[in-house]
Amino acid sequence: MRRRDFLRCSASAVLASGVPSPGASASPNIVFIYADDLGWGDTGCYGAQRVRTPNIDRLAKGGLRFTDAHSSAATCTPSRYSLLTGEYAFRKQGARVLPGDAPALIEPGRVTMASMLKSRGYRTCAIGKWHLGLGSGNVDWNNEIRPGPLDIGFDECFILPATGDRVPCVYVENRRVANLDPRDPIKVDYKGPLDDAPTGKTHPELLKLHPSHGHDMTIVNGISRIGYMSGGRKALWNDETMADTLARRATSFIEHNAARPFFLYFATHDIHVPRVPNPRFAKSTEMGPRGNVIAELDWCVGKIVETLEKQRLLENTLLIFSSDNGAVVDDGYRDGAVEKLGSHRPNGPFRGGKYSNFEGGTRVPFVVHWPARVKPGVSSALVSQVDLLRSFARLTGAALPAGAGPDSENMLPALLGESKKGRQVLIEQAGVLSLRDGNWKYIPPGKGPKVQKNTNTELGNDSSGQLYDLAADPGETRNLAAGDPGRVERMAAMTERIRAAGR
Ligand code: NG6
Ligand code: CA
Repeated sequence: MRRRDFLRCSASAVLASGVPSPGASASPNIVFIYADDLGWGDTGCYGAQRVRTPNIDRLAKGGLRFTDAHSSAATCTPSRYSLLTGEYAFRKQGARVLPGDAPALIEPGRVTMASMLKSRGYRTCAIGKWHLGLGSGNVDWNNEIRPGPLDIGFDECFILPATGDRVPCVYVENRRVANLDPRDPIKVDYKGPLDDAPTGKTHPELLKLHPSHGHDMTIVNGISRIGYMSGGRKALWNDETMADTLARRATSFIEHNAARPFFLYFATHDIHVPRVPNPRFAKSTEMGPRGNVIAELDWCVGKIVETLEKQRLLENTLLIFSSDNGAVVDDGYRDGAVEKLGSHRPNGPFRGGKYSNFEGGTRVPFVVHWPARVKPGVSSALVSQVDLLRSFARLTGAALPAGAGPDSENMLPALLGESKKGRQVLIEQAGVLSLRDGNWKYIPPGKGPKVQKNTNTELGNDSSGQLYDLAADPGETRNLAAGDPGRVERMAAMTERIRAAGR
């Protein structure tokens, strides 16, 4: 169907349902901007003062800003898995932080946000961090790489296979490593060195950015990474221009598809480690690289918005800005983040952060911007990224087959600001599965340290259960479990029911 016809059908559907703006389409473009490791408190619209984020703030001002929105987990791979499949990642074996040579986690043929929107006529594209595995084991980086994004509903992709701090440090465009010289083949190994090339461990004097923990293996661009690689020299990325490269790819996708509905999954590398902003952001903040990559991220958001505006698409684009887990300060490189943090609170008023059972693990920034349909405001509805699959299906009129998106709930009324009501219950996955029931939060007993040694994150582990009333105590400081055993028992039982039931 051409865009004209889409607009015609959708306009009548919209009028019939009495939605405010007759310009709102039932097939709006959908742009999901997925920042990495950006905390609840890291942007101006969520209270940050030591970094300016005018572009993100502008989205928040013209859209709906959520205060209780969640990634499905406190780390990347499980959150991304849930976002795309609508299934809690704890149900999926192996859905944990993956090495760069891991096989594809989402099996081809499975309904994903991309395949669902593609079935509704959308052109679909993934740009940026993937971290959901590629190939079917022992991937040969010098050949066609499959399965990958193109086998689960994306028409095109330009991705980092895993993370910025994991090899291979190359971009994959559709099914091939971009700019690969076949005379210099790539090898990747996570078990040991492939040759006697210097590593971060053997030759720290070669590094421009030193690890604080881990990250002492193959050196690429003066930065040692996780894992070993050799060859592929022409294809290696440059950290300083990564944000520019990804933003350019994203804006070009928008420009090329302006005449039809499209879905852009734009997963930035910012603000994950290694934090290496373009030199033009070197003085953006006084917080060093961690602050400056927030400025760089904001610039990327600005580029997307500017392109949508130029194409006259902003009005009818449903743009969501969010993050894959909470913030972390020292995540493995000595980049001055801890020393220069000052009064900045990356996770806002919430305890913990990336990796943690506390709210800081999964409570993330979340802004919905769609001028034609969404009125500006603030929402305290409890929503999760796992809900986007079913909500987008409802929006675009796609029928999800039985079994697809088993944990995804239709939150469209809350997402569009038509209802204040979000989810009643939600699983937050970190070391254990915590449960939200309205404003109550239950963290079951868990093993493991209270504070993660290297990152200095409060993990929220305790040998007995914890119960918090987030309405009165958003910072999870008063454990009410001992005084309310009935509620603890009910919430523990509900967690087990959800775990066992598949929904
Ligand atoms: C950890 C890495 C950390 C980061 C994280 C994944 C070490 C010591 N730490 O294992 O730097 O890469 O994995 O982050 O290697 S995530 O955002 O992709 O989940
Ligand atoms: Ca992350």
